[in-house]
Amino acid sequence: MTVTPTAVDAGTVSTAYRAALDVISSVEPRIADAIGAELTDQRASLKLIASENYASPAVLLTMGNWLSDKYAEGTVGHRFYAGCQNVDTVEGLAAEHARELFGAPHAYVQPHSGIDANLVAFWAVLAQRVEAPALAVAGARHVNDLAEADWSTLRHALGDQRMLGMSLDAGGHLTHGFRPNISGKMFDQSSYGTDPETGLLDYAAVRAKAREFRPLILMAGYSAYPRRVDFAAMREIADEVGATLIVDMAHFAGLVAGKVFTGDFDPVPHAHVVTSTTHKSLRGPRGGFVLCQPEFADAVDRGCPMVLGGPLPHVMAAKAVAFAEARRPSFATYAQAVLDNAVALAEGLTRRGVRLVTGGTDNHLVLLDVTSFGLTGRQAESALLDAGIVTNRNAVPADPNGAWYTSGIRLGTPALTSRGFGPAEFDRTAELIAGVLAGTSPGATSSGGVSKAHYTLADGLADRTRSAAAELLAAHPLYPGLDLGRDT
Ligand code: DSN
Repeated sequence: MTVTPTAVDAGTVSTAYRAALDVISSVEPRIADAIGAELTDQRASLKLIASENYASPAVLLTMGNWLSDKYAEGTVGHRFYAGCQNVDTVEGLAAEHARELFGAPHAYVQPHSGIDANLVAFWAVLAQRVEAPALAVAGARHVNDLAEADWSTLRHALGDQRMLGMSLDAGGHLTHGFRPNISGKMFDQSSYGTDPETGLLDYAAVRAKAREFRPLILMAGYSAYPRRVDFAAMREIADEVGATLIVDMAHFAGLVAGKVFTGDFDPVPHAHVVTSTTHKSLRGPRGGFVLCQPEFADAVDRGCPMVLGGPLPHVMAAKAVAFAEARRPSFATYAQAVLDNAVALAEGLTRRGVRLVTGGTDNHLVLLDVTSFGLTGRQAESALLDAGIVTNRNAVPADPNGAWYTSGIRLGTPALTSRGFGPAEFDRTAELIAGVLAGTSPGATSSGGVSKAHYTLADGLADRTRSAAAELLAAHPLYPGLDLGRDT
């Protein structure tokens, strides 16, 4: 399996990209060079960043055209600009594919990113649950119709709501109420963590916290928690305390689309609102979207211009193409392989003495605790990069090294699975990673103390690992047959 789910041959795709680069080069050759160099770099690295992937040529090519030139604030058939008939077609198709793919009553495909999707969701819940009742009590149809005193009361009420989300060091996301993020400033926030012994979500503890805190919004979803979440249980908790359940499925949307997460583990039937990005395990263009139950649809559709700038029609078009790809049976095979490969990677690391947070995985990511090697996440990340393995450092629960140096490394399988890696290749990858960690020693600070950033790799280890990685990558080329016809 490769990332090129297109009936068009690689020669035609090469011709398209060569022509595009020639046109770009005629204006700013350094940009054409950087685009070429990025392909070379991506082809040459063992990419294990859990939030990255490789989109298909069809998705990528859909973004480079004149749809980009159109303003289209509003929604399908209800625009603040004239001449939006083609954007209506694009947005309508993207939303239809999203609804069908996820079995959702409503889809909004305008958000430019995951943060934007979450802001749209937050606004929709505030609009539906705080603003609309206040308007009804005042007998007003619109905020402009409110008397000054009622408007002032409503503004304070909007700013006085509570959100409960998973803490950042337990694997939650910064947009789920983390104080430095706008979400932590919009809401009075509290968080739930994971069990200190097992690292697993403790639903009884979440329930107790929710009963005590009584949030308007209960957030579920994660960016560094290596396990499935029981969304039926989260909905029960939300209902018990009168909260609206928002699930941010940005990381695992591909596993939902590919029907790997079903029943209690599929957020769509259980959450009031689901937010996501399109570019992670879902393998689409860089962007976001929102799915919701009918009662939130009108408020979600007011995302632009309430929260978002003008939609990006070229990206919505690419989302439609990506959703269409994800509706094919081959995507379900891919999604299952993402999970199987993560399990193989986790088992390969465990067998070689690497400690994993929660002891394993049942999604697309694995979280390593590298403290047993005497390393910080930052040292491990840098040493792995020297050896041609691209990862990112990540905090582990109650991380003694904080959010900058960290004690963890987060790995994900979506990208290399798109290149055709299977369990054997991921086991070999585990061997390479364990070898680099075991062969890296912490360095010293200029005053002779133990550094959290400096490190030393054993002689020749980086080169040996790079060659071994190159062998794996050569057997599974990225965009096979795509030839830009230029040196990069
Ligand atoms: N930056 C993304 C990630 O790496 O998980 C989430 O926003």
